[in-house]
Amino acid sequence: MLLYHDPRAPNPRRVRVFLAEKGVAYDTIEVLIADKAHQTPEFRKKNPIALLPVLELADGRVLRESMAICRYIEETQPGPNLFGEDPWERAQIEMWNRHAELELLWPISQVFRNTSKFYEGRIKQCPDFGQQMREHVTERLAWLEGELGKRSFMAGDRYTVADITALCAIDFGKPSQIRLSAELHPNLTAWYSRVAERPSAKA
Ligand SMILES: N[C@@H](CCC(=O)N[C@@H](CS)C(=O)NCC(=O)O)C(=O)O
Repeated sequence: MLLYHDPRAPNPRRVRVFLAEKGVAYDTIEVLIADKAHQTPEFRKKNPIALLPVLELADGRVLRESMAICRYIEETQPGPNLFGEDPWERAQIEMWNRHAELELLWPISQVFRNTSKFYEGRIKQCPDFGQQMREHVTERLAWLEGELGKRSFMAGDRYTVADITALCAIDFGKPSQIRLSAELHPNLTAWYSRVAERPSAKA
């Protein structure tokens, strides 16, 4: 398997962490967003909408979308289970993974896209929208702080794909100065330590 990725981008990292948890071997090709390598005609043959990650199988078939890739890996390499063992757990993990995507990763990415120097001249930035998303994240972190007082991990009492999404989201807050605070977010800070100290977090 071949993963097209950018080492600094959060969605490819979700897949790398997932693969590390599964202990699956794979090769990588770096496609650097900073160099616009994802916008070349060659890369667009893999993904016409120029987004990372992309997974290419040994027979040349190509998969896009981080969660589609992770689900494929979950089915081809079932252990350790990261998407749920029974209908209720699968639904809980889906729910919390969607929360982590839609309430953390997406708005945090929008803060970066709309307020960073990196995207200046690359996209039409809307700083007001970036600011609105920053406030949204602040509010959602306060909500998740209460949730993480009830259990050890995002979706329950064990590590799942929802933790991978939330970890990659929080870490991608760094360039936009979105950080957990030990005073405001003691439960989230403890959760973060639990997930960040896993070897897979280095992926
Ligand atoms: N929903 C997609 C999102 C993919 C995505 O937005 N990838 C970002 C990197 S994290 C990207 O390729 N951005 C290219 C750009 O900003 O031009 C997934 O989960 O794979």
